[in-house]
Amino acid sequence: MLATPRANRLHIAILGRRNAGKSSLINALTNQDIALVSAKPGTTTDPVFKAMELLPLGPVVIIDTPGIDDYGELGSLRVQRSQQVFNRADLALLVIDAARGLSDFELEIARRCKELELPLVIAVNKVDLGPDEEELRQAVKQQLGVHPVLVSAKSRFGLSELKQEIIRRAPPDWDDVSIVGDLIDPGDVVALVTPIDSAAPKRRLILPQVQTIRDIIDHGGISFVVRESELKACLAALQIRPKLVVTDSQAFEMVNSVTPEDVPLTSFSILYARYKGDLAALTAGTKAIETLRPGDIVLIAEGCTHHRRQDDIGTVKIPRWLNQRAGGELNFHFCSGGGFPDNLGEFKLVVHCGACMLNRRQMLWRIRLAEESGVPIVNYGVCIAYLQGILQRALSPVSRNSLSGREGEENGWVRFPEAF
Ligand SMILES: Nc1nc2c(ncn2[C@@H]2O[C@H](COP(=O)(O)OP(=O)(O)OP(=O)(O)O)[C@@H](O)[C@H]2O)c(=O)[nH]1
Ligand code: SF4
Ligand SMILES: [Mg+2]
Repeated sequence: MLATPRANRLHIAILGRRNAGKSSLINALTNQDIALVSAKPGTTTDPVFKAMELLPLGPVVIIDTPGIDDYGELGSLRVQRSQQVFNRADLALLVIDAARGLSDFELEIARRCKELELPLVIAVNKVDLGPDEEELRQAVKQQLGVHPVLVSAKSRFGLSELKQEIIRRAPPDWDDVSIVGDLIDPGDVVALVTPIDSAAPKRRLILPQVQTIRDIIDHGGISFVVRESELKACLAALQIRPKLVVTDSQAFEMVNSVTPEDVPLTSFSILYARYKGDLAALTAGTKAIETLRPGDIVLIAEGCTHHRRQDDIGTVKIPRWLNQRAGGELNFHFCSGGGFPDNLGEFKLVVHCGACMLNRRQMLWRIRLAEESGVPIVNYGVCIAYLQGILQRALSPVSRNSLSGREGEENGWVRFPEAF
């Protein structure tokens, strides 16, 4: 519980051809024997995620990938898995074997990084073998457009320069997005509502709740946490008006009815929609809910494979409510964890969970994939608030900060369609 959750760590993907020394470099950078090294090409067969402290950068996840020049049927599966790493990386570290120089693979990686706006650091490894350093440096700069760092995982040459380069190229805002911090001032009171029903884990709060509490504390706010049944009494007992009420989406209707109209109300899912993803895109997706007809295929996507209880939100409640709205049985498909279909074209709508276990980049990639496939996407909180007719209220505390720049914008605020 003391560790930084994986989803909040900078994700560094180590890419390169087989045998370039990717795993060796990870071991050298972290000073640990955590990645399997061998002279046999193709040693790393699947992406391996390792959470660690990379000082002085802080908590990171290093993703060791199989060599991407792999061939054969198994090889192409490995290549596919390595490519998926692109979708969650915050930064790519491309390792080039100094003895082998540049090839089309490195050019392709540099091209993809540019396309995905993924910061790229290049390490030319094995310089202990005595290649012509200057010639290599020039070739990389010229062909890939990035100044490489010359290193040797074996002799440990160039490691601190490489770390400095990683820090320099890390996206400046990767750990700077707050959940509620920008919505409150020091001293503000925030009420958090967490239903303790059969779906709630025993004797603990779930990650979005814990992280929201921590964010409030970090920004000098005051939080109190209650069940929906205690909220009314709690609000009445308070000497000051809360700046915000945040509820679990499942208790939205009840909390909406007891929260005075002049007190802003939103949900954990809506806060997470902008923290992890793109709230405007997830809100725009609600328009598709009205067009759903019996038989339409809907994807319910969850970011982890948690234990499902009776009346589970993703597999039971949301399908039930959407069926009611569509006037008949929709055809639901489900995916969870790291899996997400590449081809979304067959779906009429994607309904995604709050994504607390995914990193921001991964969720943004999923939203982008949906947009590119022309498939509307919403998240649980936005979907539930819409179905209950309270989306306008739930969005208003966050709309100024998160919804600008999209269609319908007016002076930084969004005009909601009539249906809201
Ligand atoms: N001389 C020298 N050899 C190195 C260096 N870094 C790695 N090697 C050797 O290169 C070989 C491959 O190293 P790995 O770290 O397994 O390479 P990899 O890129 O992870 O390879 P795959 O997992 O097969 O894709 C091993 O024999 C290492 O000992 C280096 O800086 N100098
Ligand atoms: S299903 Fe989604 S929101 Fe729920 S715990 Fe898993 S990742 Fe987080
Ligand atoms: Mg390896």
